[in-house]
Amino acid sequence: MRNSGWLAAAVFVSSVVTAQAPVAERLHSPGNPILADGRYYSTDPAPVVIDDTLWILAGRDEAPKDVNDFIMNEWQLLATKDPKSGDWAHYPAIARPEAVFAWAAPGRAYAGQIVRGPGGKLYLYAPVLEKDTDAKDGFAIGVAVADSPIGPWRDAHPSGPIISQRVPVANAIQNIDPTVMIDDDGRVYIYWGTFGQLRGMELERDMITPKGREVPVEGLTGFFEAPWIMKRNGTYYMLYAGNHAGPRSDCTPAVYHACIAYGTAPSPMGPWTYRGVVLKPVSSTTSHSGAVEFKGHWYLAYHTADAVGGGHFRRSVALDEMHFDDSVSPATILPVMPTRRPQPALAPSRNLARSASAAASNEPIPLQYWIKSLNDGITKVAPLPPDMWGSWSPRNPAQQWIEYRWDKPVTLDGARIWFWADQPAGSAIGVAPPARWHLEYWSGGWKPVSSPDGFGTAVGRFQPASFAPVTTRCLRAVFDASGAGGEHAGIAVEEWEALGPRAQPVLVRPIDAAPVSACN
Ligand code: FUB
Repeated sequence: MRNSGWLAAAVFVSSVVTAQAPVAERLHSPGNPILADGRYYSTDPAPVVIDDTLWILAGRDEAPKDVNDFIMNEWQLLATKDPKSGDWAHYPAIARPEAVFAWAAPGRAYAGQIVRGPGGKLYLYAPVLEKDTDAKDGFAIGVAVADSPIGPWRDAHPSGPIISQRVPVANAIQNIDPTVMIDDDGRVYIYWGTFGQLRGMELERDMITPKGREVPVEGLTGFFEAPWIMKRNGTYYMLYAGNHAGPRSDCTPAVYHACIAYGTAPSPMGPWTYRGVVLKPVSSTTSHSGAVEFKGHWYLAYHTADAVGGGHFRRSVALDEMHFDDSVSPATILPVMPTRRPQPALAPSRNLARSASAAASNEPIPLQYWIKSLNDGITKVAPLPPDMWGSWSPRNPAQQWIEYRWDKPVTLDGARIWFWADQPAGSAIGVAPPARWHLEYWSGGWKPVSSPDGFGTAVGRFQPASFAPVTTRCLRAVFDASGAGGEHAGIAVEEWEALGPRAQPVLVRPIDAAPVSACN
């Protein structure tokens, strides 16, 4: 009986589509991500409510595991009448750039949004690559129109995009990530941009024709990309992916990652005031959200790398409730607590690193790296800098260390370490395997482990090390950098395991837990 509500949905769909219409696969999702088995990745969610159904437009990541690129050929849809039921319809392929826009190239079906316009017509604002353009950056925003979210979508402006580096006026930004709002008075506004550049413009009520000037949007601290415009109780809210990074940032410690931040304004064109963070960084480097009110509840749709085989370029849509604090004016958005479907218990392991807090000799650590990667249990074929701890800087010292600290003493007799490098062994530049490394433990002072064995330095696989058992609260891996004289390479570690004598239940230290005090 779980899916009985879908009978009504199927009737709704069959009454508005043609014989070639995309077919829905019905599924029950016990939690985030909604599509989790790795058959379809789904990204850049844009929710829209149409009658009694919550639809989520999403792109589709198709990058192989070792490819760090946005391979996105088409858009897809998820739909539910009740997000809490976990019952969804999935339309895997509803439109492709080159099929909708004659002027568009295939691929790069980036973050679009469907908006319900006058007369109930649906408008798809879609960033795609222009086929024939002399623009330096070929991304452009097209508009398609349809009567149903599943299409068929047809170009509403067949002469070309409504926004590019050439139209309506020349600009030099990457024209992606559109978000559109129809205000209560019927006026229409579009915002778009990435790489720290956000533009806003009024459109005519036809939803297509640029009306006002392209205006840079200011005041949204750390804006990176993925704007989402909405209005609630007379206040305009702009959600966006922000990447102002640093050890004390309210947004993200690592610059490749983003938080979802937001600002408010008293009018569609500002002035905007930064208000804070809605969602902490997720497991994918990009973060992209859309928010909507549905049947009396607000929801935030976003994406993560949490599906089976997921990654930074294999992202999956998640949905959680979003709440406001109406005791202040304008109402603030309370931080969204990401939820996940039930996860299988971790198998018992000798690795005690998951319960440690990590520190390093090079703090503040360069913003491209993220020290939490050391003990997150993840190694990747093609990691990005925040998937590792690293020490590269324009001038690298001869020695660096990383350290695990536990709340209580642990007994250890081994370790495994996974190095990353972009330069060969012996190099004095870039990131290279260390010349050698050793382990020290705290016992009233730092002492080298006894009877050391192993300690290889090859990259891209675990290098085992064993030693006579020690009981300690702090363990250090000390690296002698490769190079000579005053010239040394940096060092990078994807994962470092600290092994006890026997397997035991794995305790994972929450990422936002306070750091454990140093051993001195
Ligand atoms: O999916 C491609 C790009 O990644 C989007 O345009 C950005 O917002 C980021 O999510």
